Amino acid sequence: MSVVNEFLFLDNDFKNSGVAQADWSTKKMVWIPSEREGFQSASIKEETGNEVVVELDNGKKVTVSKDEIQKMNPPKYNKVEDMAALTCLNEASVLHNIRERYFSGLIYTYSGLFCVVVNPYKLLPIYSEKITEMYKGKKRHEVPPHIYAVTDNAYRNMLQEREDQSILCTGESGAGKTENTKKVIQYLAVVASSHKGKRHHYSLTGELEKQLLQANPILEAFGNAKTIKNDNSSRFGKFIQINFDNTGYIVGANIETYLLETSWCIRQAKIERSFHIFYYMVTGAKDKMRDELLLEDFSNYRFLVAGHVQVQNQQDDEMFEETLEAMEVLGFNEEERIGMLKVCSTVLQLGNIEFKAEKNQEQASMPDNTAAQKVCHLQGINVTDFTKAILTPRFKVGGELVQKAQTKEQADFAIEALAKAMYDRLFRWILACVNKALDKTKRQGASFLGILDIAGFEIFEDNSFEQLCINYTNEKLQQLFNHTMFILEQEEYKKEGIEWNFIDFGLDLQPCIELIERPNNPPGILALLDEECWFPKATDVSFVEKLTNTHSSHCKFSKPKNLKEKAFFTVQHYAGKVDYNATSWLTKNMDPLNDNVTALLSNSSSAFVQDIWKDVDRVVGLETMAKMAKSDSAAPTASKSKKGMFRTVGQLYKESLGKLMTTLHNTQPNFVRCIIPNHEKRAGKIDAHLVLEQLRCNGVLEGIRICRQGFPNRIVFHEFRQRYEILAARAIPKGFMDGKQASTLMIKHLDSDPNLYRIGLSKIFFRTGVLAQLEEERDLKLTDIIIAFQAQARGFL
Ligand code: AD9
Ligand code: MG
Repeated sequence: MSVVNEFLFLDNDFKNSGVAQADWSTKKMVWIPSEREGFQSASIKEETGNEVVVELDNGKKVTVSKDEIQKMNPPKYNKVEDMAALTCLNEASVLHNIRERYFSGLIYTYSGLFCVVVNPYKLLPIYSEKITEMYKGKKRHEVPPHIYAVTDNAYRNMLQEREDQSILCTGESGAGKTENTKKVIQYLAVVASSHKGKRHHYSLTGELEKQLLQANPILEAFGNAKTIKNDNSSRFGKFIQINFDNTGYIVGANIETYLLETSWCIRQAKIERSFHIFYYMVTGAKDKMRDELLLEDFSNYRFLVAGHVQVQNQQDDEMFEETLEAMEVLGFNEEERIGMLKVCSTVLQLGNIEFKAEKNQEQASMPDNTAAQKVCHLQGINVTDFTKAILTPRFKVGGELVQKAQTKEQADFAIEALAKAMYDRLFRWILACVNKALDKTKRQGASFLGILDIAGFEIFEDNSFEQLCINYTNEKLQQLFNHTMFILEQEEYKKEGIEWNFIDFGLDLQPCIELIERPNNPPGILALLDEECWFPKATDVSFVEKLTNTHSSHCKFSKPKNLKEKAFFTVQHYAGKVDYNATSWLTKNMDPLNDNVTALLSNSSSAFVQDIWKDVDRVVGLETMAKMAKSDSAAPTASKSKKGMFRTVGQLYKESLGKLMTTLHNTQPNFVRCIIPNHEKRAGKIDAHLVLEQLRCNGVLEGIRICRQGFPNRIVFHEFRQRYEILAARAIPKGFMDGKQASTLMIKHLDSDPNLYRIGLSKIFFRTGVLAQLEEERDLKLTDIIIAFQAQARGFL
């Protein structure tokens, strides 16, 4: 079936855009750097030594150094669907191609193993049922670039090769990771349930797909927030694994999440919001439910810093209804739904508890306990016990329980920590329930397709522990990419019988990864941080000192210059240098919860609350230690909890990332790189420098650098002959000749440097730029022929 769609297919006269063929060869077109547009086209007028005089489009002449010039591709490559085919592989050409396609409404483009997608910031008619049908069962090169093509190929590969698949979406905030992830699931929910054959194979047909689709609104309600960059920003990473049986039906799914940023519960900037669910609930819960949840007006909640911030084109009360419906689809009963909302209401209410400093600032008091009463009512605990647990908790010191009054600062800290921990536990509990629902068939899938939606490299003004974790993840993902590329290239060369030792650039990333994750000899950043957490007198500064002492000579480690702050250190990531500010890392690495409070909650009169807090043992010992380390010189030395179950946040993260990487290494990965075109959420506008920076960080340019080491352009013999025979017509005798033989004769005739090409079994391989040269020669030849023809024609007249 053919569907004509200007947002997928190139218009016929696309070659008129950009530089026309005649101009390209006669004017010697190149790219030179431009402040505003990243790169602009220019034509070479004069070359002297290292300098070149070029003429810009407006006629102005400028002199640039030779190094600044990047070659322009022949016009036949305009708006190519796969940039790996470009003969001049450079930043300027990649940017130009993506930009030209984007301006024509073509948001998806391949770059070798990558599928690059630029956020259109408007709804495009490219996700309809018709389009889904169009992509079903098609090979990648048979259809225009699309997330559906990536998904369909992964799905078919999974079925044919019996190899698990993964689709990895990364990009900066607002780039479109979550939107594309949703498209993958939507596509599979259609394709894998309408799979040919017995439609009603399971009694569950349809229901499971529905649940899979409805899991997302729940996760988004609880895990997404409006930020400056994105109105629907995911504050957690996720890996959705969809399991299929050997006929391709979905049999179940499982979702893993990473690092929910619970700090959004307690603090937001002016135009930002906390997690969506709070706004949905406060606007949407009516009458009896509102009373039961003890809800108040937005302005009463200190934790909703800016009150009821609205999200454009979104009605919070309608979203509340939708979230409740999604919960119902996933099988949450009435009691559970109310229980979940009560936790949300409690988190808000916790923010309203106020303490006063007494006795020379040494002790906190709670003059008004209305908010605390509400918290306790909602959570089924005793208010006197709760107040004591916050104001005068008991700690174990040398085997004895000692009561210790808390300062106002400590009490405030305890409340915030509780709010965050409560929300985190709720999120994990929800996830566990969702996973239980999605595993209903209890059938072992034959193979799976996993989709990763996780933040890309983050280099902010202020980079903290969260950035280290995310950048560490991206180092690993980039390593996976480089390694995959190495394996595939190696295979291709081998298959074509070409001698070429490709370099495994994955190894380049190893030193930085080790700097972060190495357990000992010497211990890396995470291990040293853990070590410091066990020292009663350790501070963030002493941690950085230890780090500096240990790694001063490490090639990826340094201390930032001109920074007075002692708690800073710098890591040279593959995407750039990042200055980390280690302030609060010791607390961030531990679960700073007061176990007096957690003990209360795990004995709540509400079964729901008990359930949420039931594995409270996990942090016992550590939290006490943390608390004491901060407040008491007589703190106990590090000791494991009875069950030895505690973990630091860093350790837990390293473990879950390790698990993810093992899973991914056993899959065939498909890489999707999402790009944000501008920071104004505007359709049709490309900020060139912003895009270039992302292409550098997300590995697209790295992929091209790797490609350039080998022979990136490949053409099958007959195509090569067809296009370039004009240049070597005399080399080939008349009559039939095998493609390989003809190509070999042609290339010999062209007198190419043998290092510039390789002849394989079915294709001829070229170094970058060689085809541009052949194109130029072909152009000149054609021009000669046309001129000769015209002269001849004139002669006839
Ligand atoms: V974050 O790291 O979670 O803050 P994401 O997930 O990368 O980020 P998201 O998918 O949420 O970004 O996209 C941001 C917004 O861009 C969406 O809410 C849409 O309004 C818009 N968007 C993204 N992709 C598309 C698309 N393919 N079509 C239309 C899109 N709009
Ligand atoms: Mg997202």
